Amino acid sequence: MCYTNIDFFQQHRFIYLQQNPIKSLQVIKNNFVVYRRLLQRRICCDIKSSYKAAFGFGLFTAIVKIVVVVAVDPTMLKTNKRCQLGFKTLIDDAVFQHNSRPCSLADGDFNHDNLLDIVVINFDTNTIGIFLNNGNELFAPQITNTTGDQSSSMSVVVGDFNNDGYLDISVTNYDLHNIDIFLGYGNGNFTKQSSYSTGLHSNPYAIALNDFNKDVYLDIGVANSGTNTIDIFLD
Ligand SMILES: [Ca+2]
Ligand SMILES: [Ca+2]
Ligand SMILES: [Ca+2]
Repeated sequence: MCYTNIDFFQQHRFIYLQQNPIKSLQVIKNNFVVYRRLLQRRICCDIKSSYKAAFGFGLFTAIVKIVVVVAVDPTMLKTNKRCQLGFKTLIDDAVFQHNSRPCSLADGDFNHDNLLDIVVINFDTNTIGIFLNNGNELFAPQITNTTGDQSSSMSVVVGDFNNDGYLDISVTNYDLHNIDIFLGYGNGNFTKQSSYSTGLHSNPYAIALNDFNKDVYLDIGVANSGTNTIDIFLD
């Protein structure tokens, strides 16, 4: 608008001077004063326009930064969702075998359906129980594998010991002084166990997994409560 006003003013003054040459000097003087005022207004408008442009550029830059940050880290938009501690039982008591005295458990997707399943040690029945996840907050009745008579299994871990892509299971057998390894078929079933001695009167209790010698195969660490020792089984 400022530029339009000045252009209009200049055109008007040019016509006026052509029609009144005698008053040209006075007109030029008045013209100068008016033009200076208009020029001041123009400068003022330019400053306001600059502020608007700066504000617009700043707003645009801020929006771009937010978009970039969210694209790089979408968690920025996530709310601090907290667990409401509304836990409930998923495994039906009717499904679980009674009097089995479960004492330890671990999880893993044993049948490759992207649903976490559970393996439980049944102390009194000398078995491990595999509970496959049905995906509807319920688990199928357990599939059991024996750990041996009077094995008194204590602890269980899950890992792919032979690197075939199927999860395997290992347990400590307290009264048999050994550990068992069950290799997985990838469908929820497991081979008969292979046993490895932990020594006379060792009473193996706790068990852990890691690649202790960095050969990409999982190794097994066992705490022997009877002999106050630790065994490392390297694959
Ligand atoms: Ca599963
Ligand atoms: Ca395996
Ligand atoms: Ca290893």
